[in-house]
Amino acid sequence: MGFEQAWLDYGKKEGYADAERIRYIYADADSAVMKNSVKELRDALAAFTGRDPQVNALSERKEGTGQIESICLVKKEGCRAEGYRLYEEKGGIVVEASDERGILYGVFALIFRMQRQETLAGIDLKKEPAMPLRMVNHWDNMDGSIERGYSGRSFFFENNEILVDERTVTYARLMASVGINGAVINNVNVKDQATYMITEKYFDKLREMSEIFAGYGIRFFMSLNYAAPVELGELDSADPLDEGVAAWWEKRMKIVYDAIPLLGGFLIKADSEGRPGPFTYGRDHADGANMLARAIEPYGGLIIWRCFVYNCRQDWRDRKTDRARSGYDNFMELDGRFRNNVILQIKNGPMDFQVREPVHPLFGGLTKTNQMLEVQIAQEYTGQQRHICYLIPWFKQILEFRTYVKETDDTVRDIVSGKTFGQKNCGMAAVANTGDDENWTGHDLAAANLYGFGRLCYEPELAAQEIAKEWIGLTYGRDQEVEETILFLLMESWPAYEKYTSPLGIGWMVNPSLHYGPSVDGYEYDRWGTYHRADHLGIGVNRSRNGTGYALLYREPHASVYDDMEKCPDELLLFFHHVPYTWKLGSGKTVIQHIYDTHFEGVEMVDEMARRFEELKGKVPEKVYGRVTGRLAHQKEHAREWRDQINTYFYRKSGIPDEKGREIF
Ligand code: GCV
Repeated sequence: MGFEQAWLDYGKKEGYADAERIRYIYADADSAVMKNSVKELRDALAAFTGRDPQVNALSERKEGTGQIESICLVKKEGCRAEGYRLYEEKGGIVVEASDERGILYGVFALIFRMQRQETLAGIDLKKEPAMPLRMVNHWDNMDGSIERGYSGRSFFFENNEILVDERTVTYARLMASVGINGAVINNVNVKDQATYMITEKYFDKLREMSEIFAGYGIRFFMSLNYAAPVELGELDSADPLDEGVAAWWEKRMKIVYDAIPLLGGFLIKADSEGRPGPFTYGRDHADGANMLARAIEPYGGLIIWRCFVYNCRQDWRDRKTDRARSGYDNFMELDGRFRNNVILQIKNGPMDFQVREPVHPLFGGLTKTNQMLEVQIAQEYTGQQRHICYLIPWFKQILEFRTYVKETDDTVRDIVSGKTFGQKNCGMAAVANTGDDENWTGHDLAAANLYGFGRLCYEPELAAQEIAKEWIGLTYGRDQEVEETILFLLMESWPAYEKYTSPLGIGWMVNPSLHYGPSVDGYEYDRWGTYHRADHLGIGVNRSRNGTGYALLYREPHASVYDDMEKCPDELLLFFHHVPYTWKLGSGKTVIQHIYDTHFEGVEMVDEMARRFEELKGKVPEKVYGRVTGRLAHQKEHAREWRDQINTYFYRKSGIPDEKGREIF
């Protein structure tokens, strides 16, 4: 067993009477989603019991004998869109929802209970998704490579062709099982052949894929090249205010939607890191997004426009320009100008998926614009799926951040759930961590981030620990020791990673372009706007009112807290301030001693994680044990490399020895 279906690898459940008693499924399989719901249930029951249940129409439903013998799928008003109820009635379990997606999600919720061998008697629950859009973004290229992909090659593309096969179906099942309802299949950096995805050349396969996705309630999206009319050789401009350009897009969208009617819309990276956009023509992002939004409005399509826009040609000597400000500075003044089918997709922080960043100030800034939160489970800067880094605790903190945009219902979670401003076009997207590796995510434990992300969008009130336990139970079964150990590893992993890598919110310090492994000055004299500004006296970027002023982009009380080095939370101190190495943190330690202590602690945490995992020999599948121990051995060694480089660098810069006299080079 190598987890070829990740957490959907069901096995026989000897002696699990609740599943064994179920002999009938009653449902009207009158659509693709309903057919798939029935199939999922039937296949799961067959796997659990070794026996096929009988499937009948709902009209044939009989009163049971008192014991649970059947499962009924009933469409009935009562739950909000995509929500479901599970309850026991007349000797059966009822999965009830007002729409098909709700039925499908209810079916998976029920299967998952059986997979964990929980008792079904007396079940009675109602679940409704918090976020309307729960999306994954794949950065897959048409040549089969994946930008920032750490689990093999793409399973959507190979040699500039589109792949539709069994894995497409398993993928859709996996996503649906955790409530994902949208997927963008190609990289936001749309170049070369990918520009042609909106042409006839690829329509057949794309339609086929969109239909498979739809059968699992997933809306199919693509990334779009803003300069397509020019790059396809049809126009010499992509000026959004040029009527000829708008007309080109209207015509093209009609052709695209005629061929792929299930297309949900497009994700767009414009004027960022070399990608084209409206700036070329002296226009702004509202002009660009609205032009495209108008063109796809007749088909109910969405334009998801990314706010990751900054000057990537900065002079490192320049201390005024601040990359952290750029998203806010570019988009805040456009608030209220976007059409209703435009959503701004905002990265969780103002920089780029670091292990720690403040929450992006556009959350709480924007009040009249649809918003989506973008996170990254691909772990580009958090260990690239070679280190364990369970990110759900971090995402929870981001979601629970109060923006103070209103007196109540003002957290990031409220905003992206549509609670704050009553929006429907909002939600959360994750840059995906999947590839064609047997276990989907390279590191076996990285699947917890994929599972966890979906669960978090649907039920953000769940604790990170609860989500982890669910995933462990589904993947590894009911062994108590296995659960405790893997839970320990997952819950330690993000804090450990933060400790042994870049300190106190400063971020980066990684090898340029690869973004893996320590290189303290890797980006210090470069053009990317990512500096630590360390000298012999101190470290950190002054983003206070007498620095770049970034701290003041937040609403009160955040602005005053971040602006003041005495009040700024320790974990973000160096993001907001340049301080001496001898600066006393809230914890009572000096900055330099904190750096030394956390780096030694981080390594000890990884050692303990690896030691605990070794105890699972024989308790988890051998293949998995081998893969995970191999990666943990690398993580141990690599954490030491981080520790020693960071400690040595700052010891040499500051000349201040470690109070505890540990080995620093
Ligand atoms: C897809 C970072 C990554 C890039 C990525 C970019 C983005 O800069 O390193 O690989 O490009 O973010 O989010 O657009």
